[in-house]
Amino acid sequence: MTRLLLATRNAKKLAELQRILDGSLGRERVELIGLADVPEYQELPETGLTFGENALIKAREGCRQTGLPTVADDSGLAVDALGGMPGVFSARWSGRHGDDQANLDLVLAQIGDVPDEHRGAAFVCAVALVLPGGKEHLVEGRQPGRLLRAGRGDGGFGYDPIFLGEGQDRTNAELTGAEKDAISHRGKALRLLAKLLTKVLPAGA
Ligand code: ITT
Repeated sequence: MTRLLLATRNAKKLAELQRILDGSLGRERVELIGLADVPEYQELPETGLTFGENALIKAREGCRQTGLPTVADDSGLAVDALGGMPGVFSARWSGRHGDDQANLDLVLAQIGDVPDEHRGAAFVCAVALVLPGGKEHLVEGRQPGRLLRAGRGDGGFGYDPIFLGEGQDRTNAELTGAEKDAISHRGKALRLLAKLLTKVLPAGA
């Protein structure tokens, strides 16, 4: 069985990837562990200007520190009218890391005058896989949509209440977890990763 490190302390992300891997690889192929399961190391700052660069920074460091094949992700919201921002700054757009309400309020205020036809946006998720031999892989998932003028729903997190996915009549915060996973940037990227793992992880290891 191959041990695979997901370079995160977020238990929800671990569980989500485990669910997707179980469905495509089978639980006996991969033992998924998180940063809480390996000796602690100083994590590097996310200095990249793209989601892919940040995912690679985290995955390379995890692999270097542990010697394990390592997966890492970075995600955020890219707003057309803001030239793709908040982008990699999504978690700290208002200046306070992880203050979801302040981040969402600031984006709404910034595009307050933008008419409906120009309120396009997309959630983006990059997932990097770095192998001990030095091989690197990057996959990306996107959920296109547009931003409403006020939030709706209390599911999800972050910018979900103001995001209406393409073809949807409910915001991401009004979807169940499973409904969101089926169409979300992260769900898409993790399913691509699962497919990639079936090819690059040693068979029967
Ligand atoms: P880590 O500890 O794993 O870094 P994080 O909260 O910083 O967790 P991400 O890097 O994955 O999360 O996401 C960055 C931000 O992008 C996140 O704080 C949200 O504001 C936004 N975001 C990402 N995915 C989202 C989603 O599915 N729904 C709503 N907002 C999302």
